[in-house]
Amino acid sequence: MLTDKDRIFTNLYGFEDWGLEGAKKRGSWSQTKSFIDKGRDWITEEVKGSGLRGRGGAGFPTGLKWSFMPKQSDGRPHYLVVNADESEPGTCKDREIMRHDPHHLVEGCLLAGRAMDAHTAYIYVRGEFVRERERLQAAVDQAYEANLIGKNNVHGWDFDIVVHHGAGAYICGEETALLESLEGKKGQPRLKPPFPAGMGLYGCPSTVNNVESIAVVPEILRRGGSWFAGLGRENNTGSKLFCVSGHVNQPATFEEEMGITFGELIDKHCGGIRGGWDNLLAVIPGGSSVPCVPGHKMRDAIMDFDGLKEVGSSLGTAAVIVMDKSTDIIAAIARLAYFYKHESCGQCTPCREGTGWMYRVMERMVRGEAQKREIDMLFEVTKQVEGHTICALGDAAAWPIQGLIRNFRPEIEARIDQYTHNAKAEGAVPSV
Ligand code: L3W
Ligand code: SF4
Repeated sequence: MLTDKDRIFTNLYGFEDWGLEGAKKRGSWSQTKSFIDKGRDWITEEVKGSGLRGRGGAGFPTGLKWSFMPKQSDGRPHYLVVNADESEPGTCKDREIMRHDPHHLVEGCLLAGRAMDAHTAYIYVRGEFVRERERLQAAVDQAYEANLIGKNNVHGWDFDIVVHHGAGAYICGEETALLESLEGKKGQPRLKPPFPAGMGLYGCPSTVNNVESIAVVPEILRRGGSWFAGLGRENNTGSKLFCVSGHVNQPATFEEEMGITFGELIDKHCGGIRGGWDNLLAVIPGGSSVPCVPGHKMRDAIMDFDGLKEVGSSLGTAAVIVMDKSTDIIAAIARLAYFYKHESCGQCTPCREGTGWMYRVMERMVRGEAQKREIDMLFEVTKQVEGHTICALGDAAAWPIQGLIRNFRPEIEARIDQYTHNAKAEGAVPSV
């Protein structure tokens, strides 16, 4: 479990001054110039040594991603792009950084920019986050006024930060749709490869990182990559922001060490499950895109990338959605199916048609109107969508339904039986 001395986000709840003075008192913007002076390779190696894996959902090693940026200049500028389009249902961690500790992110941009030979960062903020965008802009303005960033700044690395306001589309959180949107086009994902490091924003080498991934970099450099690597366990290092919502006694966003068990996480930070542990039905442990896990498998599950694989799910964004036995799990997953149908950008057929098809079947399953053979048919359709689309939204639409069928098939069948029984009692002939 994380001790206070190892915590990075010490103003997560906004009890202290969010501004430059407060941030400096908490340690931000100290030794920054010495890190810049040590140069690109040193920063990248330190981040690689920390074991930091991307905090936006995919868990790709951050230092490795930075090392894909070209070493030799071919005349094109390099860009850092920060993904603050936090839209994954259940996820509410990056907004707390922007609200209450924005200088972690501003300083992180400068250091990450140096590591990639970038002189400009774009921060793409979710459209609905109006106050967060204003707060972040105020922190960026403070950094300019104090000459911490900008031209001829005290750190000796010219650096501009542009805060860009999105317009409220979930798909713009997909890194290449985000780049399209930043360029002023419709936010639709691009085919990869080429990856952004070769051909990103305006056709230039770019790296897209999540807010939390960039915001932890200054403390990793100040305390050393080995300090971060010492937290958690191999391949799953560091501390992490978790956002717990749903049927716990105290829903909360907090920082915790990777590798903690779900039971410890909930008892320590959330006051336990509503109605006690026996009342736990299911958990979606990593944001709405990952499969749900039945409650009895969760208590001892290890909350990191590898640990959650063992129970058939993923860490994703560490947005933990807890459902007790009062939940209609079929309706809950159907609601997610509606979300993905609504947010599909529509450019590839399996996703455009599949998300609508899956939602319509799910809707009937909620009422029990479907036929039992449709359960396997629905599963088969999710397999046709998964892995056959341009971006991960297709997978994200398929996985929650697969999790439901794998883990809660008897509940779906019982709903269908109940509907058939009621229909017969009323003299209606159920569809065959
Ligand atoms: C160069 C290669 N770069 C991979 C880069 C790639 C990207 C990163 C991860 O989706 C997931 C999604 C959501 N050369 C590379 C390379 N890269 N191979 O590494 O790439 P990828 O494709 O594994 O993932 P992604 O497209 O970034 C993210 C899931 O996260 N999710 C979270 C969604 C979160 C939000 C939010 O609100 N923050 O939307 C939850 O599960 O479904 O599977 O940068 O370019 N050979
Ligand atoms: Fe668009 Fe869906 Fe295809 Fe992604 S998978 S590009 S959201 S249609």
